[in-house]
Amino acid sequence: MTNPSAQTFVNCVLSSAQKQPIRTGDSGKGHAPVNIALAKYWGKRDVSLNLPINSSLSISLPGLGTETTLSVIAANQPSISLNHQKLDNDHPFAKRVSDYLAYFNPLLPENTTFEVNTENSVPTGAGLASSASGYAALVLALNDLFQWQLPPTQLSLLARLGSGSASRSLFNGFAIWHKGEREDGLDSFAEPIETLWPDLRVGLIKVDISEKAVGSTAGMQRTVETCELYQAWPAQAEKDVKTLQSAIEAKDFTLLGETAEHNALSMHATMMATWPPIVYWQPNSVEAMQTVWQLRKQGTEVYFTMDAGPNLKLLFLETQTPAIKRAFPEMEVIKPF
Ligand code: 2P0
Repeated sequence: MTNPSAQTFVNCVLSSAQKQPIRTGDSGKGHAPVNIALAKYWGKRDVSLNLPINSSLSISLPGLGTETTLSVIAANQPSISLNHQKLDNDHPFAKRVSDYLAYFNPLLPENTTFEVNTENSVPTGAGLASSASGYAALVLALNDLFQWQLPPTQLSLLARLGSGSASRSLFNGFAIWHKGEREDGLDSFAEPIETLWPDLRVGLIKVDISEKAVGSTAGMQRTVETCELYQAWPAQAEKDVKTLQSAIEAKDFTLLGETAEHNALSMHATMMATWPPIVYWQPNSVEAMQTVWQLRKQGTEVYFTMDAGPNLKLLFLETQTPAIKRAFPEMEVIKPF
């Protein structure tokens, strides 16, 4: 079901797009990385346009992400395949993608629809941000298929409508998603922070990669509606984005790590103070946090962040890799730059 304000939003963004004729058999491709927020997005001010209450700041993880091919086929129902498996039309993933693509149906020739083939190199729905890389890759595939030649910030607007965090997955390295002020959502997009930090590392600690019990969209709504502590969140989130920007500019790793860990724990505090409560942590998540704090006490500088799931993402500098690997032998190490 398309939403009228979201359709208007899409039409506005596409008003600056190039227009090319399209035919059955045409196809486009997109690839996008996952991103990890160091200052988190938690809470929507407009659900139908996916507008956030607060700005956020992320780092993309190259090598982990989504690759999507989009084709125009002669059929009346979209065909959605995930990791080489064709999904039923009423599968929640297929439904969400079809609903999103419906905003672009008016651009297709009559009696045609989309065929989507998408491959994730991260587990779907496990708090490793597969919806972020997913909708960013889908928008890049749309841009390729229709030859819109839209700039990345405009693509970021379209990706945001699919999934908020996808706005940040159009970019490598650090990205900032400005919450925006406008009701029409046209100023709520992400842009890259043009800087490199070659010795920065992200470690993935996979505690549990099964589907999470409470999805982010529902979890955010419940937090906004029932959590008294949430009142304090938007101001802290904005402050943390600014502090992280300064830390990145100054290459101040301690400031980056402390701000990111504090931000993540503050977000989880609002989740726990929601009713019914939302607790993504598992015993092994807490054990891993305690190992991180123990490492810091012993002089190994490492911080963690966590999203809507039980897994930890560690932040550290290259020189600390051996000590951290000894504490977490299973950890996957990612080099973001
Ligand atoms: C983030 N998360 O900033 C935060 C931290 C989870 C915790 O963005 O409803 O999948 O599609 O806009 O983007 C996950 O939420 O939610 C998320 P929707 P999304 O990365």
